[in-house]
Amino acid sequence: MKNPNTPVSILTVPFDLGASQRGTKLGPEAILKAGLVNKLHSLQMKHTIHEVHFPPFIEERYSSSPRLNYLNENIRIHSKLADEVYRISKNGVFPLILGGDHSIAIGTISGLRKHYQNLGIIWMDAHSDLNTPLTTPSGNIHGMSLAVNLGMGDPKLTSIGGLKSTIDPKDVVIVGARSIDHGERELIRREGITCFTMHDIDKLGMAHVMQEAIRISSSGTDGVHLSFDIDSIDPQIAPATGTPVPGGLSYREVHLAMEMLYESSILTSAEIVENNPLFDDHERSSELLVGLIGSLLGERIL
Ligand code: NNH
Ligand code: MN
Ligand code: MN
Ligand code: MN
Repeated sequence: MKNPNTPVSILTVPFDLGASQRGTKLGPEAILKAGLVNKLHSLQMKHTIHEVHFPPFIEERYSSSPRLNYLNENIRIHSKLADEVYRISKNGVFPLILGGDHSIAIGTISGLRKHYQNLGIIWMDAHSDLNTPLTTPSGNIHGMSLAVNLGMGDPKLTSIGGLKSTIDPKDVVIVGARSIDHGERELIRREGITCFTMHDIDKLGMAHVMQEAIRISSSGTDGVHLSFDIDSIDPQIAPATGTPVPGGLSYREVHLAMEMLYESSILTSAEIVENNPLFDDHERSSELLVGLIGSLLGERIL
């Protein structure tokens, strides 16, 4: 964050209808239970916690289509989240959003785009979430959320927040990818999105990759958002995911990323998504996430 005295507004979003696996709606509560509030106290950060609340869904009336699962439920949640994120950013408060599955990035980033003219994005994920209804292998909207923010996909999703502007693909950096679908690969090349795969991280080292991610996302932008999918981390140390992909970030690589983001002072918002306590081993993934949020907000080893 730009100024370490900035207050933090935590928004919990218990929503899991953007993915096939149920359970990420339990994610925010697990992170709170694992000690997030104590962490914020120890860092002496002013904070508030607020749940983005939705009327309960009636399962028999779920909207389903093979290409856009639960489209109406997604629209409802993301529109409300966009309003809340916009309000927080406008007030000079740092929004920290706890998901929920990664579809919520549609709401978060739509809200941020109302406040920032040119938003940069660092997308840490095993996947690139750049599918569209034409390329999706699953119909799951969490696999489309970055594409939607680039203006690609169903107009009912790309119009959330009521903005004409989209994110400039040149201001987007993906970090940690190791599972990219065919259509996503084409889109990355066509749009010129910077994507540091695990292969790049192995070769260049995490410090260099993060330096580049920070430089690219912050050049010519007036805000930078971190969208952090837990599955960017190796599933051996963060098992709480419904979509594990082997060969992910190590404990130190992911902490280093958070520490460097703090030192860079470029971040204006962050979201932590896809934590699924149903797949956790006791609370170890949620505890890891609390530690990572600590590093992101300024906790130092020495
Ligand atoms: N690419 C796949 C899809 O679109 C999987 C996406 N799953 C994720 N993304 N967890 O981060 O369905
Ligand atoms: Mn994701
Ligand atoms: Mn993912
Ligand atoms: Mn730029």
